[in-house]
Amino acid sequence: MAAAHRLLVDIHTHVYLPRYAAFLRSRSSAPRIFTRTSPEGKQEDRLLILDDEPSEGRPVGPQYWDRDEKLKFMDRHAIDVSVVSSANPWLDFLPAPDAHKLAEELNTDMEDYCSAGPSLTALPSAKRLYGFGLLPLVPGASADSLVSTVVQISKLPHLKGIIMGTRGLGKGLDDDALEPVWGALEKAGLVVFLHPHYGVDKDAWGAKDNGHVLPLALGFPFETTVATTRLILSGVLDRYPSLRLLLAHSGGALPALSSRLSSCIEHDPVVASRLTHDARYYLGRLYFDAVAYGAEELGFVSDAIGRADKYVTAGTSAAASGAGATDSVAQRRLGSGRMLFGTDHPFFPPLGETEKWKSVVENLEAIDGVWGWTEKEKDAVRGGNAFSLFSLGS
Ligand code: 5CU
Repeated sequence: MAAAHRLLVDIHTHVYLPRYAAFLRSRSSAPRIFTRTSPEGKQEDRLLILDDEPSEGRPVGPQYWDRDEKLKFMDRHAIDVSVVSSANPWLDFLPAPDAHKLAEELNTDMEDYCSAGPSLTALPSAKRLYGFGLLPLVPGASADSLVSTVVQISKLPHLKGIIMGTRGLGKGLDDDALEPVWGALEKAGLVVFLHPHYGVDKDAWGAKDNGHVLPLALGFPFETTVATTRLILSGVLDRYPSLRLLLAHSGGALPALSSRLSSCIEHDPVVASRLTHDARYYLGRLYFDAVAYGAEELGFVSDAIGRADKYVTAGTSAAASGAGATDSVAQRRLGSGRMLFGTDHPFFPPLGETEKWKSVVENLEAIDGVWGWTEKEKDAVRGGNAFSLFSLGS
């Protein structure tokens, strides 16, 4: 598996599988795909997914659903392997029985999408495409239907995890009703990719037209920050010590706020004695994509992850196994072991014609520029960590 250490793996890359795209076309309200006549008189497909998006939506095309387009994008950016996930809003808007049926159909479709794709020339035991499955996480879904879908996904060899939003069954991810789901995901060894869709209250954005900037740059990451914090506070990471959670957009503001979170917990009579460890410990239990577009931000996230072992409560089993870092550079290098390259394709296309997408180039340059990471850590973030986390090629 030595070859795997130099490969580029994109773990944050989306698709609307053809069945899902066809379903969006059949709808008359968001989320939907529709065809309109452009101001230049041409027929064009448009996508409307966000609640506060202008009604004309945005351009959409085969880059969202065609596997060959995904592979062309990968080739253009020298991406060897992609771990592809369905894009938001997944099944969130459907009644429970419909969500269950469509989830299972889309999981089979995702398996076919990956297995029918090419193998990796440098490592023929691996494919170029792997995927995340979907659970019917909607209000009214039964624990049985969710657990049975986890079991379905665990039997599909090219699906390595699931992608989920932050709403759970309508009450968020700290809902006790999700306990059987966390247990089943932990048992199946599936990675949970936690991804935003709703942002935060749009009143926060004011009256000026700033395009999608505020909901995407701030709303998405704040949503992830809140959802992950609620998960930590609910003790899920204590109860399911082998559950593997991957956070979109480098965990949003959680790394920057984790000491404040810790202090707020320590001073709160309701929560002070609830968790086994200091809040900062749990950052070392999570995985973070490296979709932050800046070297300083990646370095900071790796610092926050790498210091986690300092916050293990003495006398616990985690304390016994904590490896620990000896200094701040060692800490930063240690943290890089939980960070993974991503692109967010097909979102963030360049506004003008370019050979390579700026969003991809910036994320690669950011990895390359992190102070204190050696080539070993950079290679790991570019692909080695993904090979280990997802057991690719085995
Ligand atoms: O541009 C956007 O709206 C998005 C989105 O909806 N989902 C995503 O993953 N990235 C960007």
